[in-house]
Amino acid sequence: MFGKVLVANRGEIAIRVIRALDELGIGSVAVYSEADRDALHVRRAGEAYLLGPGPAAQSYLAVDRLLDAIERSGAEAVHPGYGFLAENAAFARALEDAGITFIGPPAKAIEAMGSKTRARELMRAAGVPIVPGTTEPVDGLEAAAPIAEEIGYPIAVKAAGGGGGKGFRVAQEPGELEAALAGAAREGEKFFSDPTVYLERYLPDPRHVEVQVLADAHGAVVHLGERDCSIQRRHQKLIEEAPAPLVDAALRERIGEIAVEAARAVGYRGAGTVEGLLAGGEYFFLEMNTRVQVEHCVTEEVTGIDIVREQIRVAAGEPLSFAQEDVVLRGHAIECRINAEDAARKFAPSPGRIGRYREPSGPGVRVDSGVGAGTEVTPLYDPMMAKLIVRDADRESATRRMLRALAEYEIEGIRTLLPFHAALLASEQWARGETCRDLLEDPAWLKALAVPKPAPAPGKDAAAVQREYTVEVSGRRFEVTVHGEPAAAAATVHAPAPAAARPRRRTGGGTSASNGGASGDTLYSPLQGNVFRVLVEQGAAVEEGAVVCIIEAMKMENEITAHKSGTVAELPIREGTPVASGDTLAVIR
Ligand code: MV4
Repeated sequence: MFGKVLVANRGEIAIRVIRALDELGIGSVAVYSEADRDALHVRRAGEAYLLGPGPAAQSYLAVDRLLDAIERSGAEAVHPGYGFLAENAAFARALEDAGITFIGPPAKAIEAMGSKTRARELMRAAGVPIVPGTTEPVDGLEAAAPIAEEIGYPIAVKAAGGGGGKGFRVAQEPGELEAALAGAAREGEKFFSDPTVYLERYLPDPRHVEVQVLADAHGAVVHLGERDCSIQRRHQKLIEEAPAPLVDAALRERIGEIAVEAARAVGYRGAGTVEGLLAGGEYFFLEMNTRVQVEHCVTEEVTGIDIVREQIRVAAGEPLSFAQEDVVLRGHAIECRINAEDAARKFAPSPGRIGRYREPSGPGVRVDSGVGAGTEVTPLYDPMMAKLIVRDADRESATRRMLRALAEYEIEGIRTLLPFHAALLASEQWARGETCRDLLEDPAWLKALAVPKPAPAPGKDAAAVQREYTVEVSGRRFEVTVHGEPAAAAATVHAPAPAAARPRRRTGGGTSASNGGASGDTLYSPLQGNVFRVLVEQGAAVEEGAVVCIIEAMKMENEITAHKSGTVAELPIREGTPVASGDTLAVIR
């Protein structure tokens, strides 16, 4: 088994992988961009290396910088998560050349599935059912028109380099074919530097049903049943569930075998997903995702199998820890993607700083999150902050459990999809097991999800906001709204994220009243007063627990101690000057 693994990703999936590494007794290495200096995945790992500036091209996608971090850390393997470099065959090869294990399939399998036309041809040859259409690229309207007639309208035009719906156009009738071809080619060129397109019969209102597979280096290929991911908007999945509402045991076995066949056809190893469409009781191969997916958790919940752990074990050459006949589905799981988006405004991104943050818990609830109180959700990366997953005996009870968990979830400071999920899961359409396209396209229904502007996270213009408090008057509880200057509550607002989120490095003691609140590198003032003494210098090294400054308030001297060891990067305080509660005292890196 590996001694140390580098996680080439950020957010919830980086933390998910680090958890698996912890359980396997493997050291974890995080990488981060300048925008992610305070991110949870960085604090959660055993060690961490800065890659570069915020934009992914200069950090999470910069192969040379990643190779540098791998060398410096001595990691023997790399887990790519999803997105970024997860399906980049050149990256897998570069690692191979450097003698580093890529925790994923062989580069050849990534390449084979990366070209959708090649994948379709391979699958057809292996006897896997594909959506009727071409397995060769089509070039131009002249060539495409007669083929389209043969397949029959409506026609789906798809980019060969595409996947996940990028470069996907529909021609309802011959008059629309030219524009569909041009649109799909343009998008293919833009996203994949490949304008090649192919044609499929357009299936009306299909279900997106995908099968999880796992393969080891000893010839075992198994499937873990299916997931239904039909609730999508602009090809972004929003809600996923397992098992699929329309799949019975017989169909499950059939599509499971199709998926295993598809994986075998490309010499697959590791975790992968065979995506397909279910229409009129028939199942068609769509594409294979050669990575762990966002929605792998619903399968973990109904099978009890840790997919990421198996992925790591298999990459280290170990056999799968179970056989096909050991895979038993129990109950029903649902996942809601908690995005920083505003459903009422066409799902516009809603970046900003998270204020209050409280995750749901209790029976059957799992939260895979990459954020906490004080996290800055940047527009640089994917808006998905967390995933809320629930499990219960059946779909109906799992739905009720999800509604309960959504109601418990508190995220202040930014808009999120929480109200969207609550409304959708309460709808009749969801209860009937429909794909909910009508709701997702209904401006009036979406508009009704509008929530009042969230209170900005405290720190900057806290005085301008309204705040809600719970008070007791003669033993009776009241919820009250206070307008204007908040009392000295900022210290609790800046309290560190739950200690459980980062077992390795302790932040901001909390053991004595003399400690400041802290979030990441920043030490905040827990109280209003005057700076009486400053005991450190900018640029100097400090130990965790060392006195940074003394603040005099109400004739008392309060020693403020460093929440972590490091170098004093910023020290915006001077002796004899006042500070407010929540002001930055120091930044320690
Ligand atoms: C299709 C289709 C109909 N016919 N292909 C491909 C990527 C995925 N995000 C959705 N894709 C579709 N491919 C053919 N030949 C319809 C969709 C589709 C869809 C499928 C299932 C559930 C929801 C969907 C929403 C939009 C498009």
